Formats: sequence, structure tokens, C-alpha cells
Amino acid sequence: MTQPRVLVTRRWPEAVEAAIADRFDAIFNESDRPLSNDDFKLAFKEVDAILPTVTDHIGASLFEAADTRTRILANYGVGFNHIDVDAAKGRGMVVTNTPDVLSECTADLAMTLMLMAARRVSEGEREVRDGEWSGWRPTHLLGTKISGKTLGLVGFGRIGREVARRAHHGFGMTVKVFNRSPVDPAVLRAFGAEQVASLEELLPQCDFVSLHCQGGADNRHLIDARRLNQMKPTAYLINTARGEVVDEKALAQALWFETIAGAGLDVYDGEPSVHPDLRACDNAVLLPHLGSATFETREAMGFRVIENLQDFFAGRTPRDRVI
Ligand code: 8YV
Repeated sequence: MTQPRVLVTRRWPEAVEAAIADRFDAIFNESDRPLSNDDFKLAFKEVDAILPTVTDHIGASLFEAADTRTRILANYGVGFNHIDVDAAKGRGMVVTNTPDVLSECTADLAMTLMLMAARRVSEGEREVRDGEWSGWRPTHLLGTKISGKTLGLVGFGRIGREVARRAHHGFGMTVKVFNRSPVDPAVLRAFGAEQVASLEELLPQCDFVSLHCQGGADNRHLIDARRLNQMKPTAYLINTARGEVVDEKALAQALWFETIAGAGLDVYDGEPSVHPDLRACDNAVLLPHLGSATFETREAMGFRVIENLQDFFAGRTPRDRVI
């Protein structure tokens, strides 16, 4: 029996690539450079499955060719806002993602950013590396305590819940949740959390606000100048979700004029370029999209993609089908 032909758009962990090579007629991207639109147009004609990542912008125009062979886009990652899912649906394509396996590591990174921003970790490290540290003193680089403070979560899916677990049970934080749909009270109780009705209600109460909603058009600039103004001047904004959820120019202004205390960002609108005004803010901690970047998680994401593909090609509904 001929194996399905699949295209892996970036380098994946070795063990996963080996497993893919065993099971499929696989094309790997040895150079690990993002593919162009023309590469994708060709791939749509020649492979049964494309295995994209967040760095692949698979827009509507790529779905227009008449002679498309691709039947499934098996995304490596939970977020899939880089794929035009309506266009995929229009072509009868299946789209899958990789939830669950990255929730813990992404939540760990949100906590990392919270601690780094509040405790001024990057400023301190820059000082030591630059040879500028003049020694201990009682007033040196004072930051903000996170234990016992109030954390607002925007979005309460799998990752938001893992952040709530860490924040509440690990750091004794009070957790408030804004989520579009009502959350089961038993789930809220497990994290000592309270659901509030609106962002307007959430933002003024929180010492930390952490974003865990989806990207995409609906949430573009959900956090804009008006909403940043509703945050306390002592509060911190954490974003491990998608860059487009925040109006970055407005955030840079809020940081520069200290209408909020700081931010911890892992994702950016138009990454890998980062808004120059944000890079100029000392009170912003800026990481290069590391949310799921552990050996364990990146392997687990890969094996989850393989499971989805095997189900699909065996005629079963993949467990992580989103379209
Ligand atoms: C991934 C992420 O590394 O899963 C997601 O949505 O943001 C990251 O953890 C990335 O998307 C891989 O495509």
C-alpha cells in the first residue's frame, strides 16, 4: 500500500521526524527556513497532508488552485489562526491541532513571565552582564511581590486553567476569570476562582492580567488603549496567547508612561519582528515565543500530529479535528 505523502514545513524533534519517516512518504524542510507562498502552492498540488506551524501563513489565496491534492492540514500547535480555516473548509479540507500536551509548559512560561516582570529579572541580568552591578543595597531593583496578589485570566481554557492551578495553589493568588461562556462552578472552585461578567469588571481589580484567549479577527486588539487604562498603574500584563490580541503601540505607550507597571510578552503581532517601541521599554520582558519550547512538549506535540494523521488516513475522525 502506498503511504500518504506529507510535508513537514519546519524541522521537528528528531524522534518525531523519525517516526514520521517510518509511517509516511515524508518531505522534510532540511533548511528549516519558512516556506514561501509558491512552495505552499506546489505542496497543495503534490502532497496529501501539510504539517504547518505558527510561522506558516496559509491564507485564502493558497486554496484557490483547482488541482489540489492536500486533504488535511495537521497543525503542530494548539493555535491555528495562521490558517484561513474558512477557505480550508470551503475546499473540504480537515484541520487538526495539538491541544492538552502543551498546556502545562505554556502555563509554566506564563508564570515565568509574571515573575520575571514583577521581580525585574531581565533588568537585573542585563546589569550583571553589562558589568554595571555596583553591589547589594536595600533599595536596589525593588520589584513587586506576586504571592497573594490578584490574577485576572482572560480566557479559561486548558492553558488558563493550568495557570490558575499554579497561581492559586502555588502562589496563593486570588484568581478572577473573564471567559465568553460560563465556566462550570466546580471547576472555578478547584482554583478558588471567580468568573466576572466583563473585561471592564476584571481589569481594575487585578495586579496581574494574563491572556489565554484565541487569536484571530474576533480578539484582535481586545486589549487596546482604553482597556490598558482600566488596569491599575501597579499592574502587569502577561501575553502567551497571540500578539494580535494586544494593541502593541498602545501597550508600549502604557509601559513608557508607566500607566501600567510592566509586561511579560512571549508573542507578537507580525513576529518575529517586535514593535521597536516595545523593545525600548525596560519594564517589558520580551521572550521569543517559547511557550511550548521544552523537549518533552515539542515531542508530544509531534506525536499528537502523527496520531491525528493516522486517524485521518484510516478513515476515522482525528481526535483534534477543529475543521
Ligand atoms: C507553538 C503555540 O510552539 O501551540 C501554539 O499555539 O503558540 C506554540 O506553543 C507554535 O504554535 C507551533 O506552531
